[in-house]
Amino acid sequence: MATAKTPTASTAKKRSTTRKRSTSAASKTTTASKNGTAKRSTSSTSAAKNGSAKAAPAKRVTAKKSSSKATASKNGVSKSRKKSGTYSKETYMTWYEMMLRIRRFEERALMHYGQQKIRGFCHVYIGQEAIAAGIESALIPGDNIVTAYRQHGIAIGRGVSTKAAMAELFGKETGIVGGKGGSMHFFSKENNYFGGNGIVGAQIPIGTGIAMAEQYRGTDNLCVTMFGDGAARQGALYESFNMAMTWKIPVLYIVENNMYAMGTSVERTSNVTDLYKIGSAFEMPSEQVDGMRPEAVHEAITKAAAHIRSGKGPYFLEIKTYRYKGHSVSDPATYRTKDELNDYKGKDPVKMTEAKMLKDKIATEEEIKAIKDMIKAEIDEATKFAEESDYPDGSGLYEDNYLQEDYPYIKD
Ligand SMILES: Cc1ncc(C[n+]2csc(CCOP(=O)(O)OP(=O)(O)O)c2C)c(N)n1
Ligand SMILES: [Mg+2]
Repeated sequence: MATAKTPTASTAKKRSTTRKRSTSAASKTTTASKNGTAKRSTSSTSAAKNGSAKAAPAKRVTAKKSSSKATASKNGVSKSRKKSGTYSKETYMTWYEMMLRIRRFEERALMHYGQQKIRGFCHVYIGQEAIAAGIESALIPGDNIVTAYRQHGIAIGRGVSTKAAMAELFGKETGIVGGKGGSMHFFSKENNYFGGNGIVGAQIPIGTGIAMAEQYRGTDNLCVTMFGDGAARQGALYESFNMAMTWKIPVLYIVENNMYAMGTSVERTSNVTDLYKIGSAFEMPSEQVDGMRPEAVHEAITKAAAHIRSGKGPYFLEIKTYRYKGHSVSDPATYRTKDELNDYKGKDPVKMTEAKMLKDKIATEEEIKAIKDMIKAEIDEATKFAEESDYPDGSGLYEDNYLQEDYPYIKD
């Protein structure tokens, strides 16, 4: 067995401080897109064209501002980016398209679950789409993401095609993991997407480890490690936070605080309800973010990523959000009031972004309609693809479980 080299605090610190200083995440992304190295195509039809439904459909959102007045501050965060309403048309169009793609995908998934075409668990991301959009526009191509089981939207944001995602929900062999994972367990190496984890909080040490690997290799990449409010009290979080701060690991922790863990509110399980404050026990920079606006998410991630890439170690964001549906498809969500739900629907990220784009003349009615039509056609196509694909024949049952092909525990 290979012996893992564990960095000591001092070697890790040395590595992290000698790590190349990065320019702002957004400007790096622009360069990467410009030279074509990191460009992801926008629609899944291009994925179909190149013969692979798993190919990346989503373009890396390049958050460009509409005005060139902005000056980059010391840590690479553009000052004017802190004000919303200063992003380019392209950025808004990409945010809107991504959020609408996730919304329509999830609505269709719920429909097919009702028809029993999708079985098992199914946790949808409706209401939380601005988080996926704001994260993607702020990261650079090599960055990684790992999250919990409410993950279809994050995976699609990463670049998993809606075809491969829908086929996975249907349990078909063309699914992103061959139909063996289902709703909770997407995974896509080509998109630096590490799932999809069903055990509450399990991904927190995993994400810390992925980030530690990046530090060990001396790259400029970080790992966004996401979890729900229900995971914020898991012991694994405290151990990971401590290790990450001690070794200055390049990890961005995000708690998506949608106020409930299944049917249990944060108030019932925690004395401290502003979850970002957990970071203070480790002196980890921590902030609370409005998760209903892609602008706010983008700005927070950009700032946090610049801090991490400068070698200063982890950052923690509590992103306040809301899920419109129950915990999973089988939860009628009777533990919360209609008023509470309607209050959040009044801040709906898809509708509010659309309204802003029209009001500020960022896009015309026709352009918005064109995106809606394109997404509808894409989701129709994804459904057809999932329906028409075959179920796995069982021959690959033991594949993809262990790296070692002749893993000793596998018996006839
Ligand atoms: C270790 C562990 N304990 C309990 C469960 C059962 N369980 C599944 S989801 C969940 C609630 C998690 O809520 P939260 O982290 O807030 O995520 P959300 O569903 O709101 O996105 C629980 C307790 C589990 N999967 N793993
Ligand atoms: Mg929750």
